[in-house]
Amino acid sequence: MSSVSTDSRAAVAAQLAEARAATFALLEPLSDDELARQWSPLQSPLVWDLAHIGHFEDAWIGQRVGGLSPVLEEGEELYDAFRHARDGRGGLPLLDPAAARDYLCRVRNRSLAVLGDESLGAEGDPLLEDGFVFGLVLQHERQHVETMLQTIALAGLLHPGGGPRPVPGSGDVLVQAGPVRLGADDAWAYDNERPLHERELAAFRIDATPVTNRDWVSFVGDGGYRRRELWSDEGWAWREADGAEAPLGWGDGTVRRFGRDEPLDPDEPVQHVCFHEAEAFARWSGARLPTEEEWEKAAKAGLLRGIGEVWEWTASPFVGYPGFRAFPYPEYSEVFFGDEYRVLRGGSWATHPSVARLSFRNWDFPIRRQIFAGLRLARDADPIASLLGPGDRRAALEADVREGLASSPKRLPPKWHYDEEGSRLFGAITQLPEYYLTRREREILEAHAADIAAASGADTLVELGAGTSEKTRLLLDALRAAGQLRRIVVLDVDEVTLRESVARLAAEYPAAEVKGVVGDLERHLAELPREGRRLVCFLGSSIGNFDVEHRPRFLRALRAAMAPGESFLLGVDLVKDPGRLVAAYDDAAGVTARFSLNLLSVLNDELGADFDLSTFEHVPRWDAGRELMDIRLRSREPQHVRIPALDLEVDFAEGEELHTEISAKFRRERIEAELREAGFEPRAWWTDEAGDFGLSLSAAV
Ligand code: AVJ
Repeated sequence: MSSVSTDSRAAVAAQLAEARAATFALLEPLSDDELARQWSPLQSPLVWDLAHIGHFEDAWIGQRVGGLSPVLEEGEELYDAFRHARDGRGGLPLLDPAAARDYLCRVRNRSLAVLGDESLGAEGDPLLEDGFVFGLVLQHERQHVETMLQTIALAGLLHPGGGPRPVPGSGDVLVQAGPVRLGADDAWAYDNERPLHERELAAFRIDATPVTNRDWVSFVGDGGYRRRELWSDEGWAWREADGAEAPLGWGDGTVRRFGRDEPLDPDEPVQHVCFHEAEAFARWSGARLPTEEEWEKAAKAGLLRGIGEVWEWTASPFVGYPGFRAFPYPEYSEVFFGDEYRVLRGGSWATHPSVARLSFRNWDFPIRRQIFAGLRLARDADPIASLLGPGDRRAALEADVREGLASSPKRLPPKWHYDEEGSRLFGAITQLPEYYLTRREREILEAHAADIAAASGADTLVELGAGTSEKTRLLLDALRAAGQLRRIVVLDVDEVTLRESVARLAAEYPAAEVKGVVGDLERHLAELPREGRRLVCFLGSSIGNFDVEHRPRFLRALRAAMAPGESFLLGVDLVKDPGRLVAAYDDAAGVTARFSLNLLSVLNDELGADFDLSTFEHVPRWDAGRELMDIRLRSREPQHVRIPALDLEVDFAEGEELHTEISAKFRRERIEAELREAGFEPRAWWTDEAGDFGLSLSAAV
């Protein structure tokens, strides 16, 4: 042990003695019978843990380092953790409590001799570097003290025990995007904490304090344990099998603690919840569990209060860090790597400080509740992801205007109608007596939203275009009523509209995760979030705005962005009496005309153009050959328009028409053929009573 000084030898000896005193003190109040019983299939008999502590110490110090033979012949067979599952340990011929204590003392005497042997470790055994093996044995014993406390609590044995201290307070903190140094290189850190490495994390929010009993009471009161939509499939299966209605040990306003029912302290962190419960609670709160990386970053930055009261479930499966090397043996961590376990962080009131370091990674099955575990909530810093850079919109507008006004006939794409005023005017259009589309589509959704929810089997609704959220609500309600709704994704070009829409949806559907994507329907479909089983909705006959070449391109791009089996709900306005069609785009109140002319205001506002709106008129025509409404702005007089931002001047002849929008009208056969062509399989078709509007549900195949 060349690398360990005499001083540190004395310090290690003192720590070993202290740990042992804690172990014996823990078990002291219990009778031999209580120590020997197998109280639960989840936990070993206490007397097994006790002797196992000795066995582990003997195996690593006496045998491995000291080169001695085992103190107990059958030690390996009885007390190696991998020989027998916990539920089978009660049936083994275990040492009785007195013999176990004696075993521990004999092992300890040999360990102290090894510790004092100056000749050991000269050849640079990594186990001995900085006394690692003693750190291993010490932490192991401290961890078993906590395991034994779990057993004592689960058994309901009378015991001084303890519990988490209250951590009142609320609120969350913003952790900015950027790097975090994860893990540790302390001499006694475990292999799973190594190597110390850096990771980039996106910005996130995390609660300053753990979830309390008060919070959990609201969750229970709000039917948290009965609402299927809050639970993952695996979580719900656990809940159904277990029948859980509250955390382990909860009574009516009480909590059972070491054999006594105590009043529930609302400010205490909740404990004895499993990962599945933690996850359902987070979803109910409109939040999520932090990843272990997020937890560690916030903890190391000193932003978290109440660390060390309860273990905190994280969203992370237990896997090795990049560059992981098993040390001193794969059985410590590596054999547990995989997605069967979830990582817990922080340590509980029962965890010794030598174990509760900020890099320490505990792990357990997601169904475990006997551990002293609770949770803390995290959220995405911003539910809005922007795929359009700050300059992108402007660049696209400039390109479209330059190209459109240079072509003959002059044209502008309809998407530029929708600035704030344009969106407001379109909202007004949907209320007009002549504009039947919105009402008819709503009529269909009112009748069939439940069918759509069932047929799609979706847990995620993706809405293309935030403007239609109002009708989407019918679908969201149906998904929620069916217990399916987990996620809502809204895509829109306009960030302001999108933020409002996302905020409203998040408030109305607190159990769902709501995300917004600022993006362009023609460019960004492939970048839509892919989680869940999605129902993509494109309502309002917005598809009518695409011209004949763009429509198939859009449908194919959408199909490519979807997984087989996901659903696509498309609303289309149907071919009908031209008189009614023209009226819908040429209303008596002149709202549609103002909507059309607003396109010129957009150019005036954003590009400094000098269009005089009074010199243009709104001209909607029914094109019977192409079956579409063809909407134009006609210049009443010859004129010259300047667009300074583009350094562009444009002439309009008297009567010259600027093409601003088409609104295609559909027939069932044609749109279904187009869907098939793009790789969708039409599954259902509904119309309103009058047959004005159609809704097509298809599956990506
Ligand atoms: C939003 C494209 C569905 O075509 O009916 C309404 C736009 N333009 N009145 C439509 C619109 C003029 C609307 N869409």
